[in-house]
Amino acid sequence: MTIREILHHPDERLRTKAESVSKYDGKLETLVADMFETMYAAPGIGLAATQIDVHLKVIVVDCGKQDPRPLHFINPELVRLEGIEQMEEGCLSVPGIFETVSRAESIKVRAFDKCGIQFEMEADGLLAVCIQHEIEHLEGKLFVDMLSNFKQKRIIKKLSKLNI
Ligand code: GNR
Ligand code: NI
Repeated sequence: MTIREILHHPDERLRTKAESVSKYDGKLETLVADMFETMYAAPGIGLAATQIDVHLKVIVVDCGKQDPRPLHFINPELVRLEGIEQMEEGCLSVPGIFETVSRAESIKVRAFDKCGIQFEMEADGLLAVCIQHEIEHLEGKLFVDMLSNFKQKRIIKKLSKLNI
């Protein structure tokens, strides 16, 4: 397994729209394993393939405390969104920045596992927020896109000073 490099905002590659996975092979299995290793090493509670410059619809999540289990989703789709919740979010691709974002409070996600078996899962709280955050990465979106222009400019300035 390999820890992969995480891209940082405003890297344009983070804006790539991911393609659907069509082959459930050993290469996919390695990608999922590398994503878990990269997420735990960071450390983070989620990671989208986009963040390691692989433009396939693959996300991993482990929200710790409340619900500590490694979850992976291939070709994830939100099939139900309910309620509104505000939570302070961070992102491994936008290091050191934490801002409050509004999202659905509870969700139902449909996806495949690495063997190609379809499943559905309901989630709320931090897990629901994290899954929505990861799916947006696959669409080339970042949580900072929802903030005001002023805040977005300030964030890019701050990141450029980090020099990582
Ligand atoms: O580690 C992460 N923490 C987090 C906190 C609140 C809402 C979403 C997240 S996801 C983030 C890891 C990451 O950047 N995933 O894309
Ligand atoms: Ni993120």
